[in-house]
Amino acid sequence: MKIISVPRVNALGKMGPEKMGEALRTQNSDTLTNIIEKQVGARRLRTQMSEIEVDNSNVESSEKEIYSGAREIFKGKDKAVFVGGDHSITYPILKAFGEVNKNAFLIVFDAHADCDYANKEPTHEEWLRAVIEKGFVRPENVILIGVRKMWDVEKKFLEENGVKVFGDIFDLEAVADYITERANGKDVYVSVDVDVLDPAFAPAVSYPEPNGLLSRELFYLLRRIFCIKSLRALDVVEVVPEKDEKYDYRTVKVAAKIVEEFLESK
Ligand SMILES: [Mn+2]
Repeated sequence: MKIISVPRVNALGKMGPEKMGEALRTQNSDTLTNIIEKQVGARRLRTQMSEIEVDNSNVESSEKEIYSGAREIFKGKDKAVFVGGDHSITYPILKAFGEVNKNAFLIVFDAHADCDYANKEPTHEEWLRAVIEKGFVRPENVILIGVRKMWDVEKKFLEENGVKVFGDIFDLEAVADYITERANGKDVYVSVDVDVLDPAFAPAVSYPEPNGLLSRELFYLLRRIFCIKSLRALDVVEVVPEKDEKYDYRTVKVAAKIVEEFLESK
């Protein structure tokens, strides 16, 4: 099991999520240590986390660094968890994942569709479109959960490509059954943008959207997904620790718990 911090941001100048790995690793306040180690029990986030070093002033080189770092890890066949960073990190990671795993299956939790027209080095707003257009993952092997803000161009793209989208979820168990059935036997990658949660549970994000998943709902779905035998990797992105201090690090805590549950999965 590998734990890797990827402190990259490609969000048109919007910084903040690059501090998450450092917050988990150094835990430079008693409050943070208390939360991560005593409350969540996630001690290994400090002791076992490595880092892919990136230069956030250079989107091209940072993308390459992440791609080659991730490729090494996937070739080793270890399960891996990547701590963002913003959602742009998922693009180079999935490029590597799709090359190593020919039957990749992607499950994304996000309030947003992240399918705007793609830049050459995709940002946090269009990485998913680029992943599908480049064929890193086949569109029928992508499931998007918790989306509640979508531009028309994104809706059209997802429909045309036949990507399964769950916006409002009324029957949690049925959704979990659907996902596990579809994903079973494929090489599963899970990407969690913490803004999928309602801002009550994850307030410290760049673009909070009302009416999100309850923390209990997210953890139910994740626990079901984490039971899939062919689960390979997870990323957790878009936490802004500096914004979280006034919320007693509620967002950091929920993200650390997601990572810890993945690490516990067999
Ligand atoms: Mn996102």
